[in-house]
Amino acid sequence: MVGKIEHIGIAVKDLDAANEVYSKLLGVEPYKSEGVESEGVMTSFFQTGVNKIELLAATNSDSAIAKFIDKKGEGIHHIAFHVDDIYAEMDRLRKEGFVLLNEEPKMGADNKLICFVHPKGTHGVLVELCQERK
Ligand code: CMX
Repeated sequence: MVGKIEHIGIAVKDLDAANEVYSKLLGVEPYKSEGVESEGVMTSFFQTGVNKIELLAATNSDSAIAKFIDKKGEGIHHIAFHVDDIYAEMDRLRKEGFVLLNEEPKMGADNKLICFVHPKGTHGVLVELCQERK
């Protein structure tokens, strides 16, 4: 079973500028900034109560974030759901006919194992599964 929303990912052009805006908006500074080289992104994370927001900026033009912004502009990029057992959930979703964008879970930001589900099968929303790394 898929659990609570772990975070919402927002694609931005300029991470410093977006950090300033979101710090003002949420009334809190980012608690972490982290690059994920394999994804070509730099991220920052904000915690507001139980909610977590991830800002994502591209670090190269091949990055999924660069392509997304070129096509759609800045905005909500993905919704990530917490899962206890990412292997079991990937197996379940495959059997349900969803297209997984990763064969195996991969390392994501903020100490998570992650897997993406193609937005074409989820009514236009890129979904991420997220398991805390033990
Ligand atoms: N949400 C909704 N739709 C999206 C999307 C997103 N985030 N990204 C792309 N799409 C749509 C495009 O609009 C396009 O739709 P149309 O065919 O209707 O025009 C379609 O998906 C294909 O898009 P594309 O630009 O041709 O891009 P690709 O097919 O090369 O890649 C995707 C799309 C989702 C497979 C790719 O972005 C991907 O693998 N994403 C997962 C990895 C990722 O997003 N990494 C960055 C975040 C990492 C992190 O959180 O740490």
